[in-house]
Amino acid sequence: MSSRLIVISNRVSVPKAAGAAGAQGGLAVALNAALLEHGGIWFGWSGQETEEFTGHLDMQRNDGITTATIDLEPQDIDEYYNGYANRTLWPLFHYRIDLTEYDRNFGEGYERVNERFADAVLPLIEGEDLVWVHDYHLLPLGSMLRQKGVKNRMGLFLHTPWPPTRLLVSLPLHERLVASMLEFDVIGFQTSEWLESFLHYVQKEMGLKVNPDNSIDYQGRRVVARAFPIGIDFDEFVEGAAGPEARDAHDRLKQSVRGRKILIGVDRLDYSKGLGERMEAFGRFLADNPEQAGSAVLLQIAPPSRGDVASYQMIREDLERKTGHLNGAYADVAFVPIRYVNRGYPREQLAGFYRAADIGLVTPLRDGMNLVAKEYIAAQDPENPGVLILSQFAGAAHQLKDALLVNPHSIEHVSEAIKRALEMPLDERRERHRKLLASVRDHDVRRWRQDFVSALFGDEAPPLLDDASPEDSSEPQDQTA
Ligand code: ADQ
Repeated sequence: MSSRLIVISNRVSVPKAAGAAGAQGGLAVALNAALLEHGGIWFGWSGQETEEFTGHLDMQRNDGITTATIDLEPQDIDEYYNGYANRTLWPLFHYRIDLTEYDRNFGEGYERVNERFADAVLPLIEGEDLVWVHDYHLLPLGSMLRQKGVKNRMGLFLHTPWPPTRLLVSLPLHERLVASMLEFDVIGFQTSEWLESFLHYVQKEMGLKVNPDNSIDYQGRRVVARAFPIGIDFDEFVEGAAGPEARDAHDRLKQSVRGRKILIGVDRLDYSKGLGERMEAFGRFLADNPEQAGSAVLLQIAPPSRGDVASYQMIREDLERKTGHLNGAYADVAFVPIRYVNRGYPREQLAGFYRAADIGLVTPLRDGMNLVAKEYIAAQDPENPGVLILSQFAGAAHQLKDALLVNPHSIEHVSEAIKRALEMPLDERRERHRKLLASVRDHDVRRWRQDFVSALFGDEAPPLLDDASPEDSSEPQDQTA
């Protein structure tokens, strides 16, 4: 395998920033490892604004990784990043057409910035390089590179869900967007559910034939579409969870609750994460179980994200109101039921918080995968593990079937799951955790990137890692009954 990798994503995580809190997520670690193994370049937006776009490439080499970044001008950031990516595609891909904004300027800005990405990265791509593009920001990039003469093998991995055809057709120019994606050789999704939605679209809306191996023949080329469920850097996370920083965070949190049970939520402040519904479910639990109301604390860690977008400002206000309301109703002089924290923490401290928590509450309304669920499992003490309550609408539910799977829209259902988790006998907790841990360990981020890169090389398909949709299996009530 002598080909280099050209990784392209909206933002680039430069290794030298790794020491900063939360700066080096599992994805950055995985992609850096892939680049170290194959050699190559990670290209994307620097995150910086420039008055006028120049296309100047800032090349840096740190810890053996070469990064190349460009700055964008304010109109690009408004229309491409805050606009089409985060006000059109993100809500649509998370089934929120009520929040989806269709503005022609956003679409034009999106195409313009993708074109700018293509022009800037073009001179970096050499003969045998493999090109790996990430996420919804850059769906048309493969097609633009093809138009500029790139013949290399190119792959796209989508970190979000792929919406049902009935929702996607509400997007103006949807055919053009999907047709542009078919210029990639490999298109990867988190789960078989999103893959099936995509294949449904290309069959029903584009009249294309899907082969039994899920490949699509398009304009004389074969496009491979497949599920590659992303995982965490298991070894690194487990090691961090056993270290002194994690132990210290664990002990501080435990001491502060004085013997009460701890429920933890860790999410970017995003409407897709179901935070408002989660607060309401916890409120219902407190109301329905007055005898337990003083003995459980919800720690919700939610660093703000995308603060320039109005729907994110609204969710923030909504959560502050709900937290204030519940704390007002249930707090005592020496006790507050919800601790709501808007900041990031170093990964080792997060691991300590997870380990201290009796319940991991991961209840997104829709999520491509959700790595917090996997981190929570990896951080537990196998002898005395906590219980994962997981939304059936997270991609992670395809793999983590031994969690308590819930419908996050039903506050009664989530409230009952909280009660059940708090009362779950040790044997059952251990047994569930044992199976969950094996799944998180076996499908880690290394396996994800090796599978994707193999597919990019044109190797045979590995066995599918997840089963059919969890929504197709037993009713959620059966799972917490
Ligand atoms: P996200 O929507 O950001 O990712 P998620 O998969 O849960 O969601 O990853 C969040 C990461 O940020 C986790 O590693 C978590 O530990 C970290 N994080 C969250 N809050 C933090 C805090 N306060 N301090 C420090 N770290 C914090 C998108 C998709 C997901 C998909 C991932 C990867 O939306 O569905 O799983 O990409 O593909």
